[in-house]
Amino acid sequence: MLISAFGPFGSFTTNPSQKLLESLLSDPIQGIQLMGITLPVRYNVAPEILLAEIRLRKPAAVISFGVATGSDDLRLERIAINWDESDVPDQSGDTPRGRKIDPDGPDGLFSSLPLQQMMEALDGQALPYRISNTAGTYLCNHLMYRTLWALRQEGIDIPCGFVHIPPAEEWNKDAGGPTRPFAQIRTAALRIMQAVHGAAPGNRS
Ligand code: PCA
Repeated sequence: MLISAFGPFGSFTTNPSQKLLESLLSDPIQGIQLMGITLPVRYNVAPEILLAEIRLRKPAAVISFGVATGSDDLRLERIAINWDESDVPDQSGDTPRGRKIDPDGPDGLFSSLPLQQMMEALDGQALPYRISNTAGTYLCNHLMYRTLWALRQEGIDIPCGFVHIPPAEEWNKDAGGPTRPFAQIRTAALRIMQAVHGAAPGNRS
């Protein structure tokens, strides 16, 4: 299983998704062969790096994590849309005011993660969760769209999608908005990974 996280951007000098990935990698999960990559918050670079990893390492599933500004729950993203638009520049200064990600691509692409099993795995946990029908129009949506679209075009049939985590109490108090204890985020991520692993064809890695 390949997990991606994002590095810093905007008011997030520490991205909790990066901390999450570091923590997951430092403590192996029984039965799951874990690979991880932290991506720069750059439109033109992040999807290319993730796709290169997928082609090279052939994971059984891909889960991308990023932080959702102003959120106090976990969001299982259902759909990525073919649109970039944000006032917040990426790390190279790119600030699209509205553009298609791929002029020839579909308007939207559904997550291929097992959302139902992921929800069941999260039931009763301290961290509330919900299905989200928009991942925004910034890097997280961009990454989800470009990855799902490339996998479809290349015939790589693996579960793949995006999960937004809330800002973490330990590092993101200054980012403004609500935060959650990191331990809650980590436990929820582990349960998601187990659900995805259980549903992945062949349970390979
Ligand atoms: N969150 C941003 C981009 C990187 C991240 O962690 C987003 O929600 O688009």
